[in-house]
This record gives sequence, structure tokens and C-alpha cells, in this order.
Amino acid sequence: MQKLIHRYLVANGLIFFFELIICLVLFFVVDGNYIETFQTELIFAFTAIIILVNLMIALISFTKLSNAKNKSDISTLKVLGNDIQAAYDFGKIGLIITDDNDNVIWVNNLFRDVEKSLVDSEIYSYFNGLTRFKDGNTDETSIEFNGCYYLVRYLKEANLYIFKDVTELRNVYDETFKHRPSVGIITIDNYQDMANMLDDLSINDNLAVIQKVIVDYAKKHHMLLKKYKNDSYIFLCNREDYDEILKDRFSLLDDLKEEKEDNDFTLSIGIASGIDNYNRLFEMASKALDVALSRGGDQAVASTYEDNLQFFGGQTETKEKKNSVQSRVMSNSLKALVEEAKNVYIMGHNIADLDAIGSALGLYCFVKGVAKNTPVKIIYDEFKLENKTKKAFKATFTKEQINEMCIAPSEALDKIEPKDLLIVTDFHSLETAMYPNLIKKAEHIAIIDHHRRSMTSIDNPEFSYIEPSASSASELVVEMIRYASCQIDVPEDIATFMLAGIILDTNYYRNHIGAKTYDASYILKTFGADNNLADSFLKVELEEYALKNSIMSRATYPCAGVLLTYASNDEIVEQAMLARVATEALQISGINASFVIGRISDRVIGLSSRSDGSISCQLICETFEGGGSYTAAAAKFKDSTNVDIVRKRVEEVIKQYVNGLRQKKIIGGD
Ligand SMILES: [Mn+2]
Repeated sequence: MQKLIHRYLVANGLIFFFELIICLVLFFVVDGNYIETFQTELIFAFTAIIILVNLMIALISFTKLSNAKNKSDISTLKVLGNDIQAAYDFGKIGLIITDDNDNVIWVNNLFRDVEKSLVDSEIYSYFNGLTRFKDGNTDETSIEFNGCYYLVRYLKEANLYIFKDVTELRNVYDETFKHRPSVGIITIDNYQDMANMLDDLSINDNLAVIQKVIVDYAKKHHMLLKKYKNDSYIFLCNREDYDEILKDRFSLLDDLKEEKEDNDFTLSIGIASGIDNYNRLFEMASKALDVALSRGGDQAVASTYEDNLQFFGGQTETKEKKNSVQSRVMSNSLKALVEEAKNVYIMGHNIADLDAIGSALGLYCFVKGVAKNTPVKIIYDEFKLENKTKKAFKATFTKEQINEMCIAPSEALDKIEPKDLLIVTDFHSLETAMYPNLIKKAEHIAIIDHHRRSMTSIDNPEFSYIEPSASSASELVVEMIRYASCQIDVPEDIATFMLAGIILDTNYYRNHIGAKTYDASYILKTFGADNNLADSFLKVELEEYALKNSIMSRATYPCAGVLLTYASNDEIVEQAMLARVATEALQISGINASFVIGRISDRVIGLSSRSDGSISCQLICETFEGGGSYTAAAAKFKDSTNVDIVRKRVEEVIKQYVNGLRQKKIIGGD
């Protein structure tokens, strides 16, 4: 092109130069007579002709130039000719042109297999993913078609879709993803207890069975398995196997039970994946294992990086597995924390019941006993106590005693300092606290609880004694008092409160009891606890009796053995009342689980559930972001303001859960 322009410029210049020479010859070479012969007009005419000729030449040159330009554009096509298709093929580029109605009018070779059917049909009927272009927010997307992956660019003005085949790239990515590392830890839950109880021979027999089950499972899932403690194994596998293990829902747990029906051993597993750092993965797996253990063991917890924890198993009721050593260790570590603290505050959960207050009072004695000079206060707000507990508390203690032992939440919030210790009891998640702001402000926190660990545990406690096999927080506190390294006194009235806490949470020694529960009750009796008084704390009044009857009159039975009932939509009922109805419904013969729904405030609807151990209340309540233990759990519905709607939602989840169980033949499947 440059050359052409150059050539035409030179030609034009030459012609102009010759014309000048002719003019000069006319002026100088021809003599004076000659000039006279030619009139001035003639000279003018001649000059005009020269200019005209020049203009014409310029015009011709310009036309030729623009023709030449066109020619060079065509020639790019001409040069590549048929080869352009080869270039597109090599780059795996596909082109599709549509008309204004999105019907395909032309396709290049990349889609030659489907070309015939593609042409004339609507593009979206083949490439559903391309509908994303419709709203005009994007001009690039990825789609899958005929087993290949394409990156697609849409040129709207031209109705042109450009496809880039990225299948190989995608395959490399998938392959890399499949090989990302996963780390897991398997531990035998009750190894220490069993080791104490069984002789060496039978313990080895048992271990051999367990080891075989674990090794077989490891082989099946291509794991590298290594025993690293008497009761623990560590394993490595890749992401593909990790996903497979999750899909299989850790059948290892069931395998072990099938292998040996009288087996008292259960396993807990923590597993982690999602990042390429083995050190972090091990940390994540350890934390997941801790959660599995604190929820009672016999379950697996999977921790995928930047995702929620996933729970598997936990279908059996927690076996009592704490021993006196554990209580002693816990007692000593809490003592150490108390001794270091400047002040100690004790707080129960919101709408505190007899167990929350009873255990708080017990902890009050514990702190007084281990650190005589450390000021200690129970957080107390009578509006945040359950009705009966409030009555019992006010009837038992004088105003002076209450002022001596307790502090208002707002005052505690003002006073609490970095060196103070906050002990929370009978709960472990921030939302259920009587006063969450205090937890946020406290720098040293100790947790004592008997509920299965929920997703939202308080962050970074310095001490955490969450023991789901205990009946109540009061039981845990009695044990810590009993095994404390120094003598601790518990006054009669406080012992009575703690006993009432145990009676409430075990529903008169019917649920969730172990040998330790009777032990704890016995110790409280030696401190002078009064059963009759404790009993009277729990007595139902007439009004309540009527309300309870009206709730029970609405009972429905969504599945065999499951009772679901509710208070009327316009009646406000205490959450504790719902719990009581649920507990009592369980006494009806043939009922394995009960669910009670009612409005607990203007904007909140509550669900309380109890079971005899054949159905997990916790799993069902967790569906609604609630929690609790296997046999007792609760949830709150803030988004739903109608009892009826909530009832239908709960019914649906119960049915799904029970059907799931039936398939597993745990209940009613025979
Ligand atoms: Mn409790």
C-alpha cells in the first residue's frame, strides 16, 4: 500500500514537472514576436488547461489509490482463502450467526456434527446457557455442549457468537482439583474407659476388629492411613476420595456397629479439605474432631475450607463416657482460671431455667471456695428468668442475699475489666446468652454446658467443658465441686436449686440419666438439698394446667410415634411452657417424640421438642437453626409470624427425617 502511494505521487510529480518545462519553453525559448502572436487570453487558457489536466490526473490517482486499498483488504482473505478455516480449526474457534429472532443462519466447521439440525433452529434450544446474554449485562460466558466446554463471546451488533473450546483447560483444572489434599483423623471414642474396664486380651480383640474395619475403609477410599496414638489414626487422601467419603456419609461408623453388635467402641472422625496447606488442614481436621467429640462422639464432622461444617452420623444417644479423672482435670483448670481473675462473673442463658440458675449458684460456691478473696457475682435480671425459676429464686433468697450474690447485666457490662473472668453455664452459643454483649466484652470466658455443640459456639473460650453425656449443667458443677482440690461448701438452699435443675433436665429422672446423675443428686442431698422443695419449684399451677390442656387438645400425629401440637396463633406462651408440654406428651404411651409450637412473643414463634432417644430432636431443630441435645431441643422462627405456617414447615421436616430413618431401619422399618 505504501509503495502504491509512493508510485502515484512520483508519477504525478513528474507530469507536473514536464508541464512546467513546457511553460518555461513557451516563455523563454520562443522570441518576442511569437508572444505578440499569442494573446494574453490564450496564455490564460493554456494555464487553465494545464491546471485542469493536473486536477484530472490527481482525481484518477485518488480513485486508483482507493481501489488499491480495497484490493489489499480482499487480499487478506485471498491470502488465507480456504486456510482461514484451518486457522479457526487449529484455534478451536466456532462461529455462529443468528438472525434477529435468534435463529441460526450460519455455522462454521466447529459444530459440523450438528450443523444440519442447528441451522434454522433457535440457538437457545441447543445452547441453553447462552440465554445469559439476553439481558445484555454480559457479553462473555462459559457453557458445556456435547461434552466440551466453551468460552463464548457474543457480538450483539453482528448477531455473532464466537466459541472458544476450553475443554483441555477445564480438564486440567478438574484433574488438579481432584488431586487437592485432604487430611483426616479417626479416633476411638471410649478407648480409655474400655481400657480401664477390660483385660488386655479382650481389649486387643476389640482393637483388632476396629482396626480391620478402619483399614478396609481406608483401602476402599485409597487413603494413606497411619496409627499415631493408641486410640487415633491419621489419614491422607485426595479431593476426589474426600467427596466420595462425604457422599458415602462415613459408612465406616455403621460398618463398625455391624461388625460387632455388642461393640462398645464408637469412632469419631474429623476431616478437612479445600486448601493446599497440610499444616492448616491438620488444624482444621483436629477442630472438626473436637466438635464431633463434644457433640457426643460416634459421628464425623467435615470441614471444607470457607464452608460450613457438615455433620454425619450422631444417630445413637451419647454414652456416658466422662470419668472422675476428667472431672478432676476440669475442676483444677477452672480453679486456675478463677485464681488468676480479678473478678468473676457467672451468667446463664436467656429465660434462665432452674438448671441455668442452679448451676450458676453452684459455680458461685465453687468460686467462693477456691478463691476466697475474689469478688464473684451472678448476672441477674428478673425479666430474663423463666417464670417459675423467678418465683422460686425470690421465695428462697432475701433481697439482701440477692444483692449480695447478683449484679444487673448493665452494671456488669460497665464494670467488667480485661482481667475478669466470665463463666457461662447451661449454654454455649452467643445468641442464647442472657446478655450477649457481656460475652462480646469479656476477655476471659469459661463455658460449662451439657448440650451438644451447635454450629455457633462462643469464640475462643479459655475453658470449655461441654459434655453432652451429662444430664444437666448442675450435674457437671456438682462433679467439679466434688473433685475440687479444696473443700467447698454448698448451702442447703443452693443445693436444693441445683437438685431442681437436675430434676427439670431429666424430667424426674426419666431422660438422659446416668450413674453420675444419681451420684450428683446424692452429693446434693449430703449438702442438705430438699427434694420436696425442689419438687415444689417445678409444680404446675392451675392456670398453666388449663393452658397445657388446650395445647394438647390440638395434637396431631404426622408419623407413627410422633406427636405435633401447637398453641393458638393469638396466644403468647412461654418457651418453657412449650418445653413442659413436649416433655409431658412423651409420657403418652406409643409416643417416641413430641414437637410443640407456640407464639413466644409478638414477632417470634417457638418450637420445643423432646424424644425418648429414637428420634434426634437436635437434628430436626438444627434444620431451623435451633439446637439442643439428642432428646431435647428447641428452635425459634423470627421470619415467620404465623403458627400455622411454622407448623406445616416443621411437619414437613419431621416426615422427611422419619422417612429417612425408616429406610435405615432404625425405627418402625421392620
Ligand atoms: Mn440445662
